[in-house]
Amino acid sequence: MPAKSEPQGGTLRFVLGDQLNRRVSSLADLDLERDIVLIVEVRDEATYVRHHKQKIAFLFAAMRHFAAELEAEGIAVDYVRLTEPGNTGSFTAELERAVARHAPARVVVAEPGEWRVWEMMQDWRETLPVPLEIRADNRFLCPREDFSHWAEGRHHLRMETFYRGMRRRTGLLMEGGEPVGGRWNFDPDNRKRLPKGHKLPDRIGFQPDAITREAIALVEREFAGHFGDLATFSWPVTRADALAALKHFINQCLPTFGDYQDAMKAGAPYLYHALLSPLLNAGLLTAEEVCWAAERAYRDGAAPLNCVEGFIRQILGWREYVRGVYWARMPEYRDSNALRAERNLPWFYWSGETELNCIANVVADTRAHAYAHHIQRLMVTGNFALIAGLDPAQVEEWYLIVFADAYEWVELPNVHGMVLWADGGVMGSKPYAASGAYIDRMSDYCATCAYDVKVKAGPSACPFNYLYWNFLIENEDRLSGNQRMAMPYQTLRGMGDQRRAEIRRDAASFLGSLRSEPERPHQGDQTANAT
Ligand code: FAD
Ligand code: DLZ
Ligand code: SF4
Repeated sequence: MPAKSEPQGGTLRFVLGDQLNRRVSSLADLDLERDIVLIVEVRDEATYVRHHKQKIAFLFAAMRHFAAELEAEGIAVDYVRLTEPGNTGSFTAELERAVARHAPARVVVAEPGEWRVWEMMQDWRETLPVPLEIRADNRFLCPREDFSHWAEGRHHLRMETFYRGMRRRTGLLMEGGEPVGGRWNFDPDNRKRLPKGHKLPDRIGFQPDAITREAIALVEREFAGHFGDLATFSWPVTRADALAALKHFINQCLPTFGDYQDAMKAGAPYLYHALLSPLLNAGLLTAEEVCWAAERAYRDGAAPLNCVEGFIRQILGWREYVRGVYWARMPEYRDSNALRAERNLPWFYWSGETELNCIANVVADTRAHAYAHHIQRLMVTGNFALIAGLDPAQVEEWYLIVFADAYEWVELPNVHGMVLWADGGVMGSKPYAASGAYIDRMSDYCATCAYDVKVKAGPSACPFNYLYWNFLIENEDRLSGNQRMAMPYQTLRGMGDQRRAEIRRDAASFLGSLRSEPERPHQGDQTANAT
């Protein structure tokens, strides 16, 4: 799409690739006669970490469709393609080039999702020859300042307190100032294991159209060495398809969402999960409309309260909360390493080649779909990273690379805070460490694993079992005074020296065998040099 010539003196509205919403604040008060919308595909954004191929293809396809939708409305769009001659590859230089092209009276943008882009924007105020207006990102239900105000003076930022405030603020699932059903939280009803032979709903996939196929081919050509498959791409990339995906979820999955929210099953990565996070995070859907659609299903009697509350809690609670934590605590937030974890990320996080069947399954799902559901992220790859003492920076980079929904504002608090407890308890009152028994209870992975989840010591034992106790031993000074860890530490204290030595020996032997580089080069996969 070539740059258009237009009357000078209008506003240049710069829309980033994760702000693809017609109602985003940077497009409010748009003047059809004079304004230009700028959208740019830039190499820096695709490579500051080497994102999963599906994430790049998804965003490029969604950006191109969004531009076409704006143009269909009669809006002038200056869309810079990745391989266009002269594309400098960075937000800053592309914005400067566009300002030179169009000589606007001012530039308007919405707040970005990531600190590094926020820093760029502060520089633009100084370097652009025209005024820059940075508007609040109105796609969230809790403005950044409101969260920061709430967080001021608190060391511990507890999700539950924040969430109740958000229920009151929005009126979602509220009646006369009280929570509908008399309870704020239905989590205890939402921990069922998937019964054998349970029939899961069919999920709708979205066949790539010509624009999306072109984006996929571009990514295959330009980012061939990145992690991930493209053949399985079936994400919705337009507003209309995003709404169809939401409708499908509400009708087919929400009524059972809560029951099996924590379950895992080999070969079934989606279960009853929404698959809406890439769409929400890129702007194709808003948190507000998704929450109200779920509430409507409850009011209409189409979905039970435990499922609807469980779902709304994820978005109105967790999603808004992690974004708030990110902006309230950055940039220092990412620097802490409360448990002094330093081990390198094992190579099997990329290759999936490991006898740990749970990890092999989650990595395979992730490679194929740029997706794993919450409990897979938290209790399999996350729990392993925690109890094996993996370096937070390396783990964070992995999570930022491999998922289609990954942006630092949401990835970092989830990994640094919720999973690794590297923030020393800002987010969670205790680390989510677990042995193999949890994975066995919630999944079918253990049934076909080379290790035995019931065995606690020796070569056939499930490594999660001794790594769990080893984690407690290694962090005894830091964690044993935590009230919420009192039970496991009491059990640990009841173990004799011999048992402790056995745990230390098994853990050292297993951890010593981990490799952070491939044993043989992977053809066509340069992920080893990725970072
Ligand atoms: P569902 O399970 O159906 O949940 C519905 C929605 O709730 C999601 O679409 C999402 O928008 C929201 N949500 C649920 N849990 C969270 C949470 N903890 N934080 C923020 N939003 C939440 N989510 C991302 O969007 N991007 C990430 O980079 C990301 N990284 C994560 C890393 C780790 C280690 C963990 C434990 C969680 C991470 N999450 C992330 C949160 C969550 O796992 C995903 O949002 C969810 O799996 C997306 O799939 P879904 O749409 O099917 O979600
Ligand atoms: C993730 C991403 C990628 C891969 N490519 C682009 C791009 O070419 N142009 C763009 O505007 N945005 C892209 N993005 C999303 C940005 O990285 C995102 O807007 C920032 O991380 C700020 O949240
Ligand atoms: Fe994972 Fe252990 Fe179960 Fe194997 S036995 S699948 S390693 S939890």
